[in-house]
Amino acid sequence: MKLAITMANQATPQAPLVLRGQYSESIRLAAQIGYDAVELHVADPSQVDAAGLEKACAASGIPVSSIGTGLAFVREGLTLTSRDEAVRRRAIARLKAFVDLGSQLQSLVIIGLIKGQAGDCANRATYDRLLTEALAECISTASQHGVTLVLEALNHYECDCLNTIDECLRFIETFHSKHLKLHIDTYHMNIEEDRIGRNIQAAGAHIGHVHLADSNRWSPGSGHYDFAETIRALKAVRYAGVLSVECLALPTPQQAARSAYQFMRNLIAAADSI
Ligand code: LER
Ligand code: MN
Repeated sequence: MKLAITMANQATPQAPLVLRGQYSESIRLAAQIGYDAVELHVADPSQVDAAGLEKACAASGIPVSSIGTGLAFVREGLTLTSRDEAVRRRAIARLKAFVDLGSQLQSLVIIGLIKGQAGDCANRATYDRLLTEALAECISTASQHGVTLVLEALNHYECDCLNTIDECLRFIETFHSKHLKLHIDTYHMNIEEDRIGRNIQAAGAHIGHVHLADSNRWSPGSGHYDFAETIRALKAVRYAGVLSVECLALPTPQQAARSAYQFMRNLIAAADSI
């Protein structure tokens, strides 16, 4: 299984993003540690020098597997389901710009916090309708560009709906599109899922992306999350995507990146030897 690590040019100390600073330096460090890919987190893709990124990736021999869009919400309040139509239109336009970048870098595009909150809408039915309309439009752009979108199940402290694998799957299935898949995150699953291994197996081929952080959101191996169970379940469903480390950059970004890599590589090797 392939391992990726998150990177952003800037992030607050509380953000669960690991490598910070110049992309070229983060990509070089990720490859040097042994990572197979990087995951880019940015608020606005128009601020990204895509050609420079491609050059840095080619020099280090690793791709950008995935692009996180949550900073567009955190920094600019953009959501696909805002009660303000102008904000919704800007969020949809932004997501299409992310799809463009994803097409250029051949990366999948994450829909996490940018999906917004049901509490921001008049009721849950309105939220579902707005999210469905926005996603249908973005899936159409994604399919023209050959890009996959992944909808992330977030815990209920961060988002008031679409928290579990089951709820997200039922929503995803309404689109009947191979360009929209499920994105699971060990940190959120630890809070929301009743049986993690069983639920991953139930999601099977719908899983398009995986985030890794321990129960305390430190790097894998720092808490009590059962990563061996998750790896076994992902192997059982023949998951072929990447596992991307999205955890707090503690005690330092370098230490988090290195210890996550060692811990996960050992676990994957142990699972492969069975
Ligand atoms: C984003 O991938 C995520 O997991 C959220 O919790 C935002 O921090
Ligand atoms: Mn995540």
